[in-house]
Amino acid sequence: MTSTTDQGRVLTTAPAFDLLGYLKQRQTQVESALEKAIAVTYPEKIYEAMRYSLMAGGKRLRPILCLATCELVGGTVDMAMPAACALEMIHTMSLIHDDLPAMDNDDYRRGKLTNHKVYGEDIAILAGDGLLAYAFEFISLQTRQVSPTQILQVVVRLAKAVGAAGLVGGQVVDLESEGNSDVTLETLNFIHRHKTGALLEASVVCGAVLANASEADLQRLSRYAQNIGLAFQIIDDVLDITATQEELGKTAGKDLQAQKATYPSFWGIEESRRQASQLVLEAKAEIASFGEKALPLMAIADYITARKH
Ligand code: GRG
Repeated sequence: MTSTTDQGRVLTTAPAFDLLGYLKQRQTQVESALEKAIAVTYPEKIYEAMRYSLMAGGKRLRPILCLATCELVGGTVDMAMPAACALEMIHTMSLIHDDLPAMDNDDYRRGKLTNHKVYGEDIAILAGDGLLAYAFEFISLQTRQVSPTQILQVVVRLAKAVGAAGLVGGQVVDLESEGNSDVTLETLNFIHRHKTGALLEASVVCGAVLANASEADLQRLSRYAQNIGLAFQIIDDVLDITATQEELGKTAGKDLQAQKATYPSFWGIEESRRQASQLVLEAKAEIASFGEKALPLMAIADYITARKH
């Protein structure tokens, strides 16, 4: 926050914010809502497979961002919780499909065996499909105290973030780029703006849409999200090199092994960290005008570059 001294100097003094406490409390709220969201019924196997990956932990960053922006623009946690859960369902389905042998072929995720390793490829594909469809049903049926127009807007934004204009498109270019040593920085940015950035942006913007934010606020939040989305992926690439499997909860060093183009392969580790920090600074500048209310989003932006997994 800023204040002016009697000599006219502007001081920037960020009030203390207990980010770890905030994240813990929000994670607990989200876990509890997710726990209640999907009941196991006949045919049990598919519901168990959906729950296996959904309840396997994870930082719950997307739901937390959604809740935080909804509160920032005057809404409540209750208004945004169904959308927050849906975001985590969609994110989890993308992880299940990403781990399949036809995609990244991974054995571990969130510190546990991947879905297809436990349930088989057929059920893992269907568990992803089940989570994706249920996410949209869940938002549409469970959102309260929000007008149908806002709910519809959220559904449209989420569908766009997930489809060929978002995650799916990013994944396609990622698959096409594998083993290609001529991938440009522009292509790498395209992949990650779609594969990672689109859902993070939808998480931030949908929270605000639910609280009926102004167009100007949506634009500001959208730019904040685009910046943290890219910073998040740059750090993800760095962690793939510097962190252990225990820290990551998934196989480390996969990018090098697959000879993938990554931000460190363009810039090296130090420059990648610097670029991520710069994006975080720009993200924070976008929301500075919200004042103290933006402290959670400011702290989350810092956490993106400081995180260890
Ligand atoms: C969405 C229809 C549809 C299909 C999926 C497979 C695929 C298309 C897209 C891949 C999307 C993907 C896996 C992107 C990577 C995003 C990313 C950086 C994931 C890691 O997120 P964290 O660190 O994970 O937030 P946790 O486990 O903490 O939630």
